Amino acid sequence: MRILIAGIDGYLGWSLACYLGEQGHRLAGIDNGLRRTMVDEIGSTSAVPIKTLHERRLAWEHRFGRKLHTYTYDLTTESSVSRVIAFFKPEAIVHLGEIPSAPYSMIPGNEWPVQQNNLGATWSLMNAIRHHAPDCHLVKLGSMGEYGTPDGPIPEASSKDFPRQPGSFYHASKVHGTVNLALAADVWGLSSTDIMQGVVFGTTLIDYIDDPVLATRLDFDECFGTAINRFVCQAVIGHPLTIYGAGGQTRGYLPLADSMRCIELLLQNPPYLGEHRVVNQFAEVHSIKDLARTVARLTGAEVKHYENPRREAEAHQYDPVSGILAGLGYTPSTTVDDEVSRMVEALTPHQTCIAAYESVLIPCRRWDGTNRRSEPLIGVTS
Ligand code: USQ
Repeated sequence: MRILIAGIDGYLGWSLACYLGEQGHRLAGIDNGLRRTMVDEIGSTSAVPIKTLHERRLAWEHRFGRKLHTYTYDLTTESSVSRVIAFFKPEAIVHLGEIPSAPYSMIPGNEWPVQQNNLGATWSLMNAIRHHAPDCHLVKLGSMGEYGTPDGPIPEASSKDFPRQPGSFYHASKVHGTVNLALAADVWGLSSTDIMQGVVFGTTLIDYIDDPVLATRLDFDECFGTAINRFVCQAVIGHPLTIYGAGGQTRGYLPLADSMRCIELLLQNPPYLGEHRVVNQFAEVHSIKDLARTVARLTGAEVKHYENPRREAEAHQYDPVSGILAGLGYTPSTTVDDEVSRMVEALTPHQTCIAAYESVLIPCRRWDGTNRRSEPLIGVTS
């Protein structure tokens, strides 16, 4: 299949390029390096060293023996995106090219630029498909966080059929994307799969891709690092695991390799023309407290509760339904326990790098707009 990856240089984008490369697909990618710029801007780095997109492309072509077209374009520039789509003529586009961070979107001044970037990128892709590749399947990464934490089951449903309750301007941008995809399906006949993905974790992609030039990034700072990835980076340098607040916050989690497998299944089984298909994508549901206990049990790390910088429920029901991927044959390939053990092994060689950026492990960016390090909560234990 001819597949365009929007956001090919990110944690998921580069993983997907390698995964689909291994499956024999013809690929192209667009990325303006924004993820690298933003992580630099907040004073952090990837725990796993990564190469430039140019070096990655050369290594990819060497390994898979065919061309990888990459374009350093801003996805919000519709004329550039249209040119790529008109030239490459993708059968499917996987859109991973949005700013992925709730905390980053709540930093004063970032609220609108995050929405502008995320809405603009999706808009360019939708409109370019409409004019240059109307049969192309758009697979867009949404977020389980679009639903918020409602009482009762969370179905695989569009915004028309189930309310959205985003808890950050980032999550709100994903909701707006969902609304636009649903409308484009109705009025333009656009075919899309809107993935409500949980929190992805892990370093393992495909065991036999061991070339360090092909490694994907792994962030551990408060904005771009996500729960399990941060905990393992903390554990390998002997830093306490940072539970925000009471720790009852519950989410769906998905190993990196399974995220790739799920996207592959969705590509192989497209929706009908004009369908906006909403898919809940996660493997296991856990509270943050339980995850910290798991990482602590496997590594001997200390667990600490800190003031929660976010405004979010710390004890709530969470009952997401996931039937579409199971129906397509997805079963989790690993468990949190096994993947955490593999991550400890993969990240231990990068202890020095993580320790050099230790200051980014305690959160400072607060939902109320202030910038102050969270203090440990005295007397709260897991
Ligand atoms: N948390 C901690 N300690 C930490 C980091 C996070 O207690 O050191 C808590 C947070 O307060 C939150 C939960 O863990 O309750 C998850 O936080 P996260 O930073 O791992 O994930 P989140 O901000 O929800 O966003 C991430 C990705 C986003 C994706 C989303 C899926 O950054 O791109 O859309 O996961 S979901 O969480 O289902 O909305």
